[in-house]
Amino acid sequence: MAMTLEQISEMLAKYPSKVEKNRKKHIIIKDSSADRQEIEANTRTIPGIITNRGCAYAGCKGVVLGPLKDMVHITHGPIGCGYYSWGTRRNKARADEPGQEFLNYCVSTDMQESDIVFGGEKKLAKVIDEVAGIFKPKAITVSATCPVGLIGDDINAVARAAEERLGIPILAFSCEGYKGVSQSAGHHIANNGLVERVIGAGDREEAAGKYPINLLGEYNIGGDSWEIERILDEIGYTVVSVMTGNGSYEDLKNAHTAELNLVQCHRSINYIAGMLETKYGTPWLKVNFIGVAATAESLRNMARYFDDPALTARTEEIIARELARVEPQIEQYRKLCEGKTAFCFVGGSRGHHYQGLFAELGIDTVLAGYEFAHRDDYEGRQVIPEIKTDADSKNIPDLHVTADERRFRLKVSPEKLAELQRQIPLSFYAGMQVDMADGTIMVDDLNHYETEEFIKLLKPDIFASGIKDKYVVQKMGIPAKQLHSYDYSGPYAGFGGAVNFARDVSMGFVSPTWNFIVPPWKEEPLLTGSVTEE
Ligand code: CFM
Ligand code: HCA
Repeated sequence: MAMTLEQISEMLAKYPSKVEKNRKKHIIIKDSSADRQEIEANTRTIPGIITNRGCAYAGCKGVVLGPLKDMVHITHGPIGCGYYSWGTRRNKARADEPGQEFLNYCVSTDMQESDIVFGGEKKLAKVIDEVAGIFKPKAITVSATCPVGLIGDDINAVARAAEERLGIPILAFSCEGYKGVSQSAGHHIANNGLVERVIGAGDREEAAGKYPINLLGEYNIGGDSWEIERILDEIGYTVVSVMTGNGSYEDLKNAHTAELNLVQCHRSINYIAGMLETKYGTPWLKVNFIGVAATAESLRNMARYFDDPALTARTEEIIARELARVEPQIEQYRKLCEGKTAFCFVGGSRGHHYQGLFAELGIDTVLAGYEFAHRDDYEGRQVIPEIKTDADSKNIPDLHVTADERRFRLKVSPEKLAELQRQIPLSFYAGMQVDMADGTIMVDDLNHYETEEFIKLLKPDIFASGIKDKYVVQKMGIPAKQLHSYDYSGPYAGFGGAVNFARDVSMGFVSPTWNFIVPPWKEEPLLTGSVTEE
């Protein structure tokens, strides 16, 4: 059932008028005949609205730094932030060296009232000394929470002094939760720190094997990066580092030796991709390892970049083998899923990435959105390659690329240049808006009220989102699939992951549970009321 603008207007009319005006800009019905459809994103959530968003500290410490296993991550603040970010993001990792995996620990300065009044710097210095003494990590991070910024503790000075005292890198991140409008600000802060302090700090000049790549924006939720690496290893790539799933300080130090950066989650790590391009000239390629077709396409784009017939042949061989293995399995599950509809609302990239996988199961995504993505995640990125020969480049022409009004230059051989021109729109990617069907709905920063209203109107067969709305949605009689933690299942990425996803989603549909639940709109409401403006 398609939804009309009138229905959306009616839904928004329940808000006070200022809120109504604001929220209207965050919702669009896809219409490819329109000149340009702009969705507002990355703006402040209206106070009082129940949002799914997190804070800058969550984006920095929880998302980007959190999975780095051989560093101890200290939260400087009252205990709540450390405690509630302890193990909730599924930062799965295996130690590369015995005793050098600290992800199960929750280390916090546990600031008390007296620290807030008199300052917490001394306590932080003491905790750093204790951590270095007990765990003997390669490096330590310190992440600031809101009160630290409010009282003015200088975590950078404390970290610098500790670094001199202890002789290991101590990285301070001023990621106070209130910075920016969501966890997105925290991603940027973490990206800056890793480029400044870690990437390039290693002494390798060249990678240890052929076709060296980094996998950026892959966080190994449910073992995703292990499934992706299984294929990359088999094809013959050298994975220099994964940022940051199952990641390590050790690997990251030499990440500058990769020849190509793959970007899985663009939202959380585009800054590193961009900075490495500027600093080391390493190009980046947007990939998507969610779904069978997207995985095959990403592998083919990578092979095109390296432009080696042996690599291309090996890529095709592995793709053929994996397709023959997984397609019959997915076909079985497809029978249970075909014709159903989904809502797909996740943080900053999965709201788009999972739509292809749903489609492979015959499930149409009728509403999707991001918690905190920016406009470019919705709209995609246009790249216009243009060839120019630089007089001073000794007959090696450069490929000049213009993307989103930024220009950069890639050194390539003349043969490869001709190939590239035809094939790779390097760094090009389609955003959510490009891929969604006409009549489907996109909602930025979907909130609790709108979730309930959209469900009543569109009655999706499955709702894919996170822990905060999962149970509310299930109580409405609709299976809810967590696409952050995968409901503690997974992996869902790559070829093997697609089968796991198909199995789990099918289980959701066939569960008899839903027959025992009566959605609230089929019963009399317990409370009625209206919102009035003062
Ligand atoms: Fe990137 Fe992520 Fe996502 Fe994200 Fe996140 Fe996550 Fe996510 Mo939760 S980095 S934007 S900040 S893909 S933690 S692994 S699932 S909201 S869609
Ligand atoms: C975060 C982490 C989170 C939360 C998941 C959820 C994750 O935003 O700080 O709300 O279900 O993936 O763990 O996105």
